[in-house]
Amino acid sequence: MGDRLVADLVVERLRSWGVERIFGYSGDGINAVMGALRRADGDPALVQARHEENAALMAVGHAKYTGGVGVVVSTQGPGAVHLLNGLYDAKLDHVPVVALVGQQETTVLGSEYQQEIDLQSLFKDVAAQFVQTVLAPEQAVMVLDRAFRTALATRSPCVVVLPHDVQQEPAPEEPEQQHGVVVTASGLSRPRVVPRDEDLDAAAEVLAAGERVALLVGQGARHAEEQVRAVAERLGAGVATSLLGKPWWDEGLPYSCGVMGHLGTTAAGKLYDGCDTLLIVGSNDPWTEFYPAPGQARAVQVDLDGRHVGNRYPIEVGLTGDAAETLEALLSRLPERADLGWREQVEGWVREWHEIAEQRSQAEAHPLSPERVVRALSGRLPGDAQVSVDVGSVTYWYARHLRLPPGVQAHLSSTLATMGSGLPYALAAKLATPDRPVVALVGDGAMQMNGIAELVTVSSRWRDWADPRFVVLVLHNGDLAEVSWEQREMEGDPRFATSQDLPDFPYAGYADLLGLTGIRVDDPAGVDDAWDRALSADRPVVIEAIVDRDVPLLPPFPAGKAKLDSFRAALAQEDGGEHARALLDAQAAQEEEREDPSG
Ligand SMILES: Cc1ncc(C[n+]2csc(CCOP(=O)(O)OP(=O)(O)O)c2C)c(N)n1
Ligand SMILES: [Mg+2]
Repeated sequence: MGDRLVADLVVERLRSWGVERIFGYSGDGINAVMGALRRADGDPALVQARHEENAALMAVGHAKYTGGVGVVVSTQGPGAVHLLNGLYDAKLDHVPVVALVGQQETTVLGSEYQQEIDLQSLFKDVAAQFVQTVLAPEQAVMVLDRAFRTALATRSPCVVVLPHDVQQEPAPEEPEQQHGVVVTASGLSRPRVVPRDEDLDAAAEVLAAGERVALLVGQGARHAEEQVRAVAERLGAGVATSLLGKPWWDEGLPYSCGVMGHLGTTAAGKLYDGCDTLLIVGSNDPWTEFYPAPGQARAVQVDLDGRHVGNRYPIEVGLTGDAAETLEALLSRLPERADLGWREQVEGWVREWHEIAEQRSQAEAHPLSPERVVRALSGRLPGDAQVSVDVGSVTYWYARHLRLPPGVQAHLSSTLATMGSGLPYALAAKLATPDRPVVALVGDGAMQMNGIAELVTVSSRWRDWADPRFVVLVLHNGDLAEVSWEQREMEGDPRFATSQDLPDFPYAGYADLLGLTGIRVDDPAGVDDAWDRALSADRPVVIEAIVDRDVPLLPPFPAGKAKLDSFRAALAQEDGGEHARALLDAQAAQEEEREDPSG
């Protein structure tokens, strides 16, 4: 095969890394790689997105749903710039992604050439673990191997820049051993990471001495649910999760307090407010003001990545190790708890929270409460579904109301919280397992940002899917509601209509236009039926739910109580603020009547 190019070598190497699918968008800077993908005849497959940002977000989604590496390909210049948000999403949520990015010919670099951007500088921060430009054909395989290995080993995005002329060079012969030649291999063997015995002993001592133990469970517990449960039960503890940890923990347990933080539950708020000991498992959750106060709780943290240990809370014992193995080792050192008084108190808070959540979903809203719409999906999600969630108020309703059946994964852009991730993630989930139904929960602002465009991708692909069910819930409130509530809460400002109003758009009608099914619902009585129809449809469905933007995003008590004045002062300045004020007062009353008199 004398006419193989460096580009073919790159594509072959993707195959040896087990890559079946890459996401991307074309451009002359990457055309030799596109040619090699054409010659590869679908192995790996190329998935064309509507925008490089969406392609990068698909790669992140792929990594999250499959546990493998997501791969994205783009051209130089503008294509490269478009990748950034997706790559930062990978960086901040710690998932492995490799980006193959075109570049102008090496012969013109430095001349302010057409579409010339200094890509090493552009990607320096996002791909801090590894960004390398391939300057010689002999370098290509080594750089690709290092990008994959580094992405996997550090759970981060890595970038390979491929100048156009280098892509087109003939593939080099197998190199001879000599100075200046490095021959590398694909593949990564993962280590077993377990803490030292003396650290486990010290951690067990702290945990056994605690009388009111709370757990914070993150995505690092992905393969450790059984062990987390065993430890929690041994300690008579209450459990809350980070947003990223939610899908890896059974929220149906009586001591499951739900998600912690600003968008979390009151049960989680009370758990951390009342505990004297904290065990963090695989979480680097940034909502530190919702942790126990520093000094309030003695704390132990388990994390595979030593850089995260002690990073959010002044812990006493840090355990660097795999969550499942570390908890297993801890368990054998922990005594059974005799007094379950704390556990019973926690279970009481959990019951109260479930009552509050149910009441809220029934609130009198105009015309629909978004909480009701999302809550109605609980119990309807098929056991083999996959869920994606966008950024906006829907993230709150997902965190507070959606009960995921065991094994159902849900993913979102948690730490970067970039709007427009819902549709790209959902597409990545669907393409990874086309025989499973997918549900995407998205706000209207996020739809207008990226979702509308990627529905076009859905419309071009769904006929190939073994299970064509792909349900997109759009919460149509005409508002960037999450931020409207933040304007009130954080600034004490009234909602600024010019920055917050969204232009109208017919989401259901648009779905119909694309040959999908659109269901518009604006009556509480139609909500259940809309879900049932969508989840049994013979094609993708957009449910356009007309929801009330005035439903408040009240942070959970006890912290949320301190925000009431700011909300009320802001609403008092708004024309027509009475409805939102009434809803806020009702929510506050639900919390206040359940406040702990001793607290
Ligand atoms: C790319 C990006 N731009 C801006 C923001 C700030 N932001 C967070 S939520 C939000 C509003 C989302 O609006 P929408 O999708 O309509 O959802 P809603 O909150 O109205 O339900 C905005 C603007 C962001 N997170 N990401
Ligand atoms: Mg909105």
